Amino acid sequence: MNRHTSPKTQARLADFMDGLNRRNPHQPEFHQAVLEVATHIIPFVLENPKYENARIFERLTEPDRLVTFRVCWEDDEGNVRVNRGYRIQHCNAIGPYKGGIRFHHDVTLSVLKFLAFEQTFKNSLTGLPMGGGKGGADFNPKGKSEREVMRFCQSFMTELFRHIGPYTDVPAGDTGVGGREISFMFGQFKRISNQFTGALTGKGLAFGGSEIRVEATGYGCVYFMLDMLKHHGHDLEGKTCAVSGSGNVAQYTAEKLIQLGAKVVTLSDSDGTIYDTAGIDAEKLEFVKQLKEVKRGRIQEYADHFHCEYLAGKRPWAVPVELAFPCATQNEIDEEDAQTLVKNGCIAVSEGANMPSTQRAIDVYQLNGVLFGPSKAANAGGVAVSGLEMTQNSMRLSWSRDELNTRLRDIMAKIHERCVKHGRQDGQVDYLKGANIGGFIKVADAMLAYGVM
Ligand code: NDP
Ligand code: 2IT
Repeated sequence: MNRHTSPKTQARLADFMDGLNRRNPHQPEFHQAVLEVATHIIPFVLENPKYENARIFERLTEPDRLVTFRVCWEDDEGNVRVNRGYRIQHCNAIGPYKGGIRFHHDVTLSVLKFLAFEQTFKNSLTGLPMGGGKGGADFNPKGKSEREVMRFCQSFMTELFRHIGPYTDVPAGDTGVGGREISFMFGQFKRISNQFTGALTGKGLAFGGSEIRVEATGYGCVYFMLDMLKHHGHDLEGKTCAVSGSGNVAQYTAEKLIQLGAKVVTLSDSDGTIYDTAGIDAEKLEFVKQLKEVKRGRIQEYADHFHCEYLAGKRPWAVPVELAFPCATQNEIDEEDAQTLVKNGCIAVSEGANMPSTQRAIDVYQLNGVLFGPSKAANAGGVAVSGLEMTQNSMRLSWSRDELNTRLRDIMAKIHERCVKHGRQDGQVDYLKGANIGGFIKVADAMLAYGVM
C-alpha cells in the first residue's frame, strides 16, 4: 500500500484482515505473513476484477488441508514421549505441495501456516511447477542423541507417509531438519511404502539427492543480493556483512559471500553472536561447519577458539555493516534493530530466513531507501534446487554440480527480474510488492482456470 491508496482499497484491506483474524484466532505469525502479502494483493485484485470476483485471495488464505497427528517415541532412558506433528497442505494449484519440515520447540500451527502460505508464493516465483506446503513438530532436537532423533523421525514418518508422495506432497528440510533427519525419514518412507520415489528432497547423494541442494538457499540469497546491488549500481566485493544464525542457510550464505570477496564479521545462534572483526575466512567457516554439523556445539566455541568477541544473548544487528543477511528465524529484526542497522550505514538486506523482519522493520528499510530482498524471493534458491532434485528423480538421472549451480544462478536472476517487473513503485523497485504480485499471478490464473473449487 502506498500514499496513493484510495480509502476504498484501505477499507477493503481492513475488512479482509478483520475476517482473517476472526477465522484464525491466536495465530499472530499467520496474520503477519498474510498482511504482508494482502497489502499488495488487495489493491491488485481490485484493479483486476477477474481475481476479485472469483475470491481468489480469500481462497488462497485458507489452506487446502491441515493434518495434525500424535508422534509417540521412546527416549534413551525408556521414557515414553509424545509430540505433535503437522503437515499443512496449503495450495497445489501449480504442482504438488512442496515445502520443508521444521523440528523446533516453538513450532505451532500459526508458525507452520505462515510458512506454508509464504511457500506457495515463493514456489511460484521459482518458475517451477510446485505448490506450497509446510510441516513439522514441536520436537526439540537439541541435546537429543542420534538414536533418539532416529526414533523420532521414524515415528513421525510412520504417520506422515500416508499424506505424501512424489505427485502429492514432497517435504524437505528446514530448521532442525537437515541431511541426517531427511535420511532417517526417507529410509522409513521407503520401508513402509515399499517404494523408492522422490517423495522427499534434500536426500543424500547416494540415494537420489541433488548436488548443490545443501548450498542452494545460502548461495541463492547472496545471488539475490548481488542482483539487487548491481541493479542499483553497487557491488558486493569488499562490503562488510552481518549474517545471523549458524545453521544450513547461514553457513552457505557466508561461504558464497567469502568466495565473492565480501567480509563476513558475524554468525550467531539462539545463545549469542560472534563478532570477528578480522572477517570469517574459508578455514574458519570449516570450523563452524564441523562445530554445527558434527559436534552439534554452540557458536560461542568459535569465539573461544579464534579469540574474537562474543556478544552473549545478543543478535548481530548492532554491529556496523553495509549488508545484512538474517538467516536464523522469523521476527529476528525488529524496528529498533532496523533503525540501528540504518544508523550504522547498512544499505541492503537479503533475507535467508523466512519472515525475519517484522513489518515495522520493513517500514524502516523502505523509509530509508535500504534495498530489501524479502524472504519469498531471496531464499527461494533452496526450494528451487529441491524442484530440480524432483526433476532429476523423475528422469532417473543426476546433473553435475556445475549444471545445477548454473541453473540456480539463472533461477535467482529470473526471480530478481520478476520482482523488478512487478515491483515498480514511484520510480523505485519495491521488491516485496514485486515478489507478492509476481508470485500471485501464476497461482491465481491456475485457480481461475479450474473454476470454483
Ligand atoms: P538450521 O536448523 O540449520 O539453523 C537454524 C539456525 O538459526 C541456528 O543457528 C539456530 O540456533 C538459529 N535459530 C533458530 N531459531 C532461533 C531463534 N528462535 N532465535 C535465535 N536463533 C535461532 O536451519 P536453517 O538454516 O535450515 O533455517 C534457517 C532459516 O532459513 C529458517 O527461517 C528457515 O525457514 C529458512 N529457510 C531454510 C531453507 C533450507 O533449505 N534449509 C530454505 C529457505 C528458508 P540454535 O541452534 O541456537 O537454535
Ligand atoms: O522454506 C523453504 O523454502 C524451505 N525450507 C525449503 C523447502 C524445500 O522444499 O526445499
